[in-house]
Formats: sequence, C-alpha cells, structure tokens
Amino acid sequence: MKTILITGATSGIGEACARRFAHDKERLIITGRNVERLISIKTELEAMGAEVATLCFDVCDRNAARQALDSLPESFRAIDVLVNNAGLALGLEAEYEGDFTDWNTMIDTNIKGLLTMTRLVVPDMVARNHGHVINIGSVAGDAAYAGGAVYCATKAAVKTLTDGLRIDLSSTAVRVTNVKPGLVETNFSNTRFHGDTARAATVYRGIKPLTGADIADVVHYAASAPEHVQIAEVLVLATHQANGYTIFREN
Ligand code: 8X3
Repeated sequence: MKTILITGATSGIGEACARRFAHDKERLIITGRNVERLISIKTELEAMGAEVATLCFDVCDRNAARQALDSLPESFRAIDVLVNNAGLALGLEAEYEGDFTDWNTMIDTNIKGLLTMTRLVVPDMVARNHGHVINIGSVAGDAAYAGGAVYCATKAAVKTLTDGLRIDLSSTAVRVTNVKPGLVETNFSNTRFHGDTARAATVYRGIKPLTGADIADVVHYAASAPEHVQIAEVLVLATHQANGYTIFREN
C-alpha cells in the first residue's frame, strides 16, 4: 500500500487523483483549504476502501504546511508519492494590465507553494531512498498565450523546478514527473474569471475537453510504472487542441 499526498484535493484534477488512487485502496493524505469538502471527500474515499487523512491548510502558508505535516498520524508519515497539484489561474488580462493581487496569488500558490511542499516532503524520501514527486504543470508552461503570461510563467517555472529536482535526485531512487494538461473542464476557468460562469463556459465551447479523471489516469500510470521507469514529462491535450493557443472548435 502506497501513502500518497495530494495538494488541492478538494476539486478538479486533485480530487480526481484522490479518487483514482482510492480505487487501489491506497493510503491517502488529501489537503486543501475547504475543511467541509475535505471531510466529505474523505468519507467517500474511505467507502471505496482507502485509508484517508485530511490536512486543512493553504500551501502559500509555509508554517501552516509544516505544522500540518507534523500533525500526521505515524502511519501516514512515510510519504511515497507527493502530487503537487494545488494551483490556479487568475485573470486573462494583458501583461501590462494585470492585477497585482492575482499575480501574487498565482506565484505564491503555483511556484512557492509547490516548492514548500517539495522542500518539506522530499528529504524523508531521500532518507528512505524511495519516493515520487508528481508535479501538475501545464501546456501553458510550454509557451505564453494571450492574456496568460503570468500563469504561463508559473507553469514554465514548474517545468524548470521539476527538471531541477530530477537532476538533484538523480543519484537516488526518487522519481520526478511533470504532467502537463491542456484544456481540462474543472473549476479552473470559473476560478480564472472570478466566478463568471458564462465566460468560463466559452473556454470549452466547440471542443470536448479533458476531464480531471483523464489526467488522474496519467498521474496514476506514472506512479504505478516499475521502479526503474521514470515518466519524466507528459503533455496531455484534448484531441482538437494542438498547443496552448491552437484549438479547433466546432461551431
Ligand atoms: C491549464 C491549461 O491551456 O487552459 O493549465 O492554460 S490552459
């Protein structure tokens, strides 16, 4: 049985990953900021046969992250897989017109939050010479698209941080993976547009997008590959999406 910590597990790709691993009856640590969602998802995952611990904290708060990890019961402490999923996009303004608060939240969550969790969890993996870090990057990290510069930059940073970690861990058996989704229909666009659901719906107009479960399958595959196989990077796109800005839509 593997112990798997998933950040941002209360919705979208993170929640789908938790469900995918629960099918295998793994030991799950699900984290997020919404305690009610954490508890209700824990109940569902336990009904599927998984062992579940919840940690309610914001990855942007380094002290809270440390305290949360320190509070884990003994049986959940040896983390085998860290899924750094917590992240978000805010706004779609031109770079010269963007919102300072949105920028800070994206940078603090997508880059610094991921780094915090990596810094707190990976030393124990190194000590045990066993473990796997799976970062949720994005096609957005491959190239900038209109209005997405800061979000794209954070995901480019995820790519660089993933590659750097893989280099720094190459003498160990700890594996490092970057899964880069394209269009996935979750709360992502709703969050990006600050709750404007009509605008969020236009993102998926005329194209069948990916689901959180599609990405969870890829994460699960990477985590389940034989120990000598390191899935370094996977770009996962909807069939009618070619890159971050080329999308064929049916009218
Ligand atoms: C999400 C993918 O293309 O909407 O990271 O930015 S995209």
